[in-house]
Amino acid sequence: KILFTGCGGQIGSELTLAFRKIYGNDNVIASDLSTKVCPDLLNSGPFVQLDVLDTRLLAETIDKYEIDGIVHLAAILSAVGEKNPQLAWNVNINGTVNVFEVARAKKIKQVLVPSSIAAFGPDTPRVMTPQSTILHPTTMYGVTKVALELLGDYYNLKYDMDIRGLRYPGVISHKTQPGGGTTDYAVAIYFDAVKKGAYECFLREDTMLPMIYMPDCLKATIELFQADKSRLQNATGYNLAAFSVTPKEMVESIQKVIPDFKISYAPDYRQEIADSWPDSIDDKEARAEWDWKPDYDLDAMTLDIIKEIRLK
Ligand code: VAH
Repeated sequence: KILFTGCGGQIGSELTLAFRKIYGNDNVIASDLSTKVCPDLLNSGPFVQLDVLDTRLLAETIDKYEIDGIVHLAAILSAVGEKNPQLAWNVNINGTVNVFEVARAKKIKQVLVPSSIAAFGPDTPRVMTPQSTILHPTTMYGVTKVALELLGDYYNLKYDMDIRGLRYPGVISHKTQPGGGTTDYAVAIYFDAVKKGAYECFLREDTMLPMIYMPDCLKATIELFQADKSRLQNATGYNLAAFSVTPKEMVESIQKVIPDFKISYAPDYRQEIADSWPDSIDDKEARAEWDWKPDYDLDAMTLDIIKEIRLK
């Protein structure tokens, strides 16, 4: 049985359902700090209101549902984290330490915990950033991601656990709004293009960032979760990306479908965060060790996401 934390978030709300399709509804326990998660999550299987800082309830939940795998998605993202760095440290670090410790105590081997391209910083090589490289992030969110990669490696080495993670790029989806990241513009731009015909972007038009469409994000996560452990050399922080894009290129892709879509730019504090991240990612280790390959490029995503938003 697999416990999900942070099931109400952008990735959690879709990944939990994807795991329920594979492992069965009652074998995937969804949890979140808030009860305001999408209805089909609440209606399709067990749900627990759980704060990952509440170690007692975390342990009780694991005993009650006989959990033997954890997908730990509860986290404070980059933009919110820069507004409240101490909260980001507390939730991202202490929440994950609780998950690792309770998993160790209860002999839960497999834990999936996301890292991010935010683990990279201004002195990381920006183009085709390699798997092994300089990790000096300048956001608290990024600091927590580097710490958690190292902590996961330590628990794997010291306690023979099976902690795995992906350095997610910006994730673009249409089902659940993202929760306070710097790449959130890449979701809002599609909703506003369909609903308003215009969007004001909080990043400069030439800000190149690595991105992935949600179906590819789900595929990669499931592939890593199911991968043969003996093949994994980079367990806790696999580089992953599908394509790199600037807001300008995104606008051009949207205008192929919505010709009179209007864009304006008003960079805010998130520009500095985005400028500290790479332009593009080399994910050759993911491709070699667990056969990763993306299905969606920018235009394929644009066609699909606009079709889906128009259906809402
Ligand atoms: C964020 N969407 O913006 C997340 C992600 C690489 C970006 O970590 O914080």
